[in-house]
Parts: sequence; structure tokens; C-alpha cells
Amino acid sequence: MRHTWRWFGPIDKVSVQDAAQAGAQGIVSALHHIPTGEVWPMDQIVKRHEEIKAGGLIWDVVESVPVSESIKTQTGDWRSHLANWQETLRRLSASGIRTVCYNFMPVLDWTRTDLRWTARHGAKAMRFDLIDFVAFDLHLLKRPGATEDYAEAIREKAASRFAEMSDERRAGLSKNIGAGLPGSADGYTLPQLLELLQTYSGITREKLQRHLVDFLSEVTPVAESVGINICAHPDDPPWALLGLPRILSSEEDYLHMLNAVDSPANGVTFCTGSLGARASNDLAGMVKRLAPRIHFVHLRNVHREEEGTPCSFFEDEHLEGDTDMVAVIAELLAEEKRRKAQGRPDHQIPMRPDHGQEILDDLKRGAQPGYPAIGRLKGLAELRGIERALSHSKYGLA
Ligand code: DNO
Repeated sequence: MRHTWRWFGPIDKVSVQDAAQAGAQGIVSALHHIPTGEVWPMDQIVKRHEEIKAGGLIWDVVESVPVSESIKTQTGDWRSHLANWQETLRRLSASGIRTVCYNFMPVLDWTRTDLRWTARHGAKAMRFDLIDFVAFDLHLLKRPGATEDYAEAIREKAASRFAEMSDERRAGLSKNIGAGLPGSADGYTLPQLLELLQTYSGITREKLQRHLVDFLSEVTPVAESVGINICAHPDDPPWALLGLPRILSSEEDYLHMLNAVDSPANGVTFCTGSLGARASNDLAGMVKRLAPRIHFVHLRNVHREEEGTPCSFFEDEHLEGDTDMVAVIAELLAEEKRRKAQGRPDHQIPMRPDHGQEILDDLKRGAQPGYPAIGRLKGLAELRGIERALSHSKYGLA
């Protein structure tokens, strides 16, 4: 695998050089300052390449070129946004990029209720608390129709949780959920969020799935012609939120999108952290079955705190939690071997240690939530260790 590391650009408190010291071979980045829907200016793309080179690495993967809400709902300027997305692909290809990640989650990108929850030994981890989330939906956002989405027992728990919550916690919850986490396209105030939810009122799961297929039918031929692999990130968490449909949460969802636009360029960002929050997802099996179309991998582990879906979960250490990381990596290595035998130019699959708990000096650095230096370094080191052992010529799988 190619070991990559997410860098948010010059604002990131963890530098490219830090990433190189941590063992990364390449960088994952995006032009987060360009408004969603616009074409990425070539000079800005070139500048980002140069910033990364100055730190001693190269820009391998783009995460993400955001897909606008207009494209997802097929309203307003969506056709020009689509043309801009295609043009951005052409420009990225001209600059040497071969892998572009995106997601198709309506309104909210990845969602957590706690950004710095205290885990073992005082480490800080991200967490999703189902009851807090429902309390937010029912009592802070006050989304019309929300009551029908939850069973009575959950509503009762949420009501008493909300009653006990301090004003500070209430404000923090709204910020964590509405304002967008690092890498999300946009952040919203509660009234803006409610308004945006309205724009999805007629959009069922099936309709959103059709819109994804329409999007892919337009962008995949361009990706293919310029030698880029595009790869859809799963929903995080992998279930419907705030009454919005989510359509990339399971193997079945992925098979639907891959079969609908059956080109090798149309692929998957396999994020074990996102998919792992859904107990019915068999991650190693999914890697095995989706393998030829996996273009990018996020390795992260979650610990599900209760049975069933949806559930509360927290982001565990990379080798702890509910995902069998050894099994996942073994399947990925098997795929790399197959690709090599087939002569595929993309036989080395880019992966990044996704997120990390804040530990040691991370607790003082104040990096982007989920993206500390040492917590990720530790994750990368552990994951690399598994890879090295499994591919050892004498003691490994080979
Ligand atoms: C969180 C990330 C997401 C991801 C986007 C991809 O850490 O995995 O922000 O980058 O959903 O488009």
C-alpha cells in the first residue's frame, strides 16, 4: 500500500514535514478554500503541489472535490456545477493527480456529537452518542417530523438527557453537528440547516440514488479519459440522519453504484471507520468482493457501544475496536498482488491512517479534530507493521 497522510493545507498545525517524519510517503489534500461548485483554479492546484513538495512529499490523492447540494438535488445551478467538477478533474489530471475522493452525503458530511471525548488513559477521541444526537434533533434543531423517526424509548432518553444538559453542552452539540467537521464542505447555523433540510423534502433514497448514478454517468467518462480514479467515500455514520437519505452505507449500496456505471474508473474509498459503525457490514468480506474497484483506503477503527443500527460508537485505537484490521489488510494486500499480476498501473493502493486519538503532545497542539500528529503516527506505525509482517517473504502470507 502507499502510505498517505491527510494535510489540510497551510492552516494545518501538523506540517507536511511532520507527516514525512511520521512515515508517510505521500499527501492527501484538497483546496478547501474554493467554494463548492466552482472550478479549481490551475494556479491554486499548482501552488498546493509546490507547498507539499516544499515539505518533502508529493500530492497523491485529492480528498475531496466536494459535490454541491445542487448536484445532489438536481436543482439550481447543478448543470454548471457538474461541468465544473469535470473541468476540475481535467485540471487535476494535468497536474499529475490520479485519485480523487468525494462523497454524496446530503447536507452533512461526517457527523460526531463529541470531538474530544476522554478515552483510555486520558486520550481524546471522537464519539457519536445516539441519544445526544436525537436530543439535538428533537430539542435544539426542532426538525419538523423528527418525532416519527425515533422509537418512544429513544425519545424519552433524549428528553431526559436534554433536560440535564448545560447550556454550554447544548451550544457545543449544535456546533459539532451543524458547523461541519474538518474537510466538510460547509457549516451551517441551525436555521440554515433547517432550510437546507427542506430542499430535500421530496428526495427519497431511490431518487438520491438516481442522482448519484446521473452524476457518475457524467463524470466517470471524463475521469476515465484523463486517467483518474474517482472514489466515493461512505456515509459517516452509515445510516440516515435528520430524515435525510444516505445511500453509501453498505455493500449493497456500493454494488448498486458500481454496477450502474460499470467502469474501472468509478470506484470506492474504503473507509473502515465509517462502514464499521454498521454491525452488519462484513469489512474484510467487502474488501474481498469490491477489491478491483477500491481506489483509496481509510484505515480506522470504531468501537460500537451497543447492538444494532443506529448505535453510539467511539473512535478507538487503530488496532482496537470492532474491526479486524489484520483481516482487512490481508485482503488489500491480496488485491495488490492480483493487480500486479494483471499489470494494472494502479496496483499500489493508497491508504491513510484515518483519524487518531489525541495523545501525548497532541493534547497541546490543537490540530484539527480527529487529525492529530502523534495519534495518527501511532496508527500508521501499527498498520505498517501489520502490512510488513503479512508481506514478509518468509514469515508472511506470500
Ligand atoms: C473525515 C473524512 C471525511 C471525508 C469526506 C470525503 O475525517 O473521512 O471528511 O473526507 O467525507 O468526501
